[in-house]
Amino acid sequence: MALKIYGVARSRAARVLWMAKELGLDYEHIKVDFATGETRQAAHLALNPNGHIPVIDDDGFVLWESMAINLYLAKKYNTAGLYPTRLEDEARAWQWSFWGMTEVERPLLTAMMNRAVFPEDKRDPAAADAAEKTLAQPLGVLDGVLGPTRYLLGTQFTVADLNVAGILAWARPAQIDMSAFPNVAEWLRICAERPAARAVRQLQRE
Ligand SMILES: N[C@@H](CCC(=O)N[C@@H](CS)C(=O)NCC(=O)O)C(=O)O
Repeated sequence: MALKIYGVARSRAARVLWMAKELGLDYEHIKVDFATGETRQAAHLALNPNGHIPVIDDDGFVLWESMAINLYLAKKYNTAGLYPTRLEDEARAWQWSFWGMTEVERPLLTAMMNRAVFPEDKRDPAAADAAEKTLAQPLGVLDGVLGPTRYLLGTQFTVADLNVAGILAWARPAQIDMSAFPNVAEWLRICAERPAARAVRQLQRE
């Protein structure tokens, strides 16, 4: 098989698996797990010296960083208009992907870890609450953009939506109150209902 995806579905590899399924790609899923220390072993470090998942090997081309992987896959295998054709829209897909990683991911992860992942006695509710407060600003921005338009680049679901929704998939376990951001809540619901997104949640349960 030409494409290999490294990383268990209950990690940031979920975003890449979602993209592969949206594109209808045939791929080999190599379930390297962060919880077992596999990500820090020599074989994995040879693929990604950061010791992280996801990583892809696309017929010998190795790439890491979930957003970069998805932009690459969407552009290379573009089906169903997932990758924008206009240069300006392509730039906006990069904009939203960088924005998700720099403005949203860190506080969202802090909230999720302290509300759902760490053992109960190791959770810091104050840190989770502070992180949720930090998120109000970028979520407000997203809500404003999604008011007049159904998807981030217009009327069609694209890699921009997948990348940002792939990050915001943590909002549920992080117990983020979305009542002040109804457009985000509705958009996230629509994105999460896509068959490819559902298929990834099934992988996470296996
Ligand atoms: N910015 C990277 C972050 C990758 C990352 O931190 N992945 C975690 C799993 S969600 C990981 O591999 N942790 C294992 C480790 O650091 O050993 C991306 O988006 O791909």
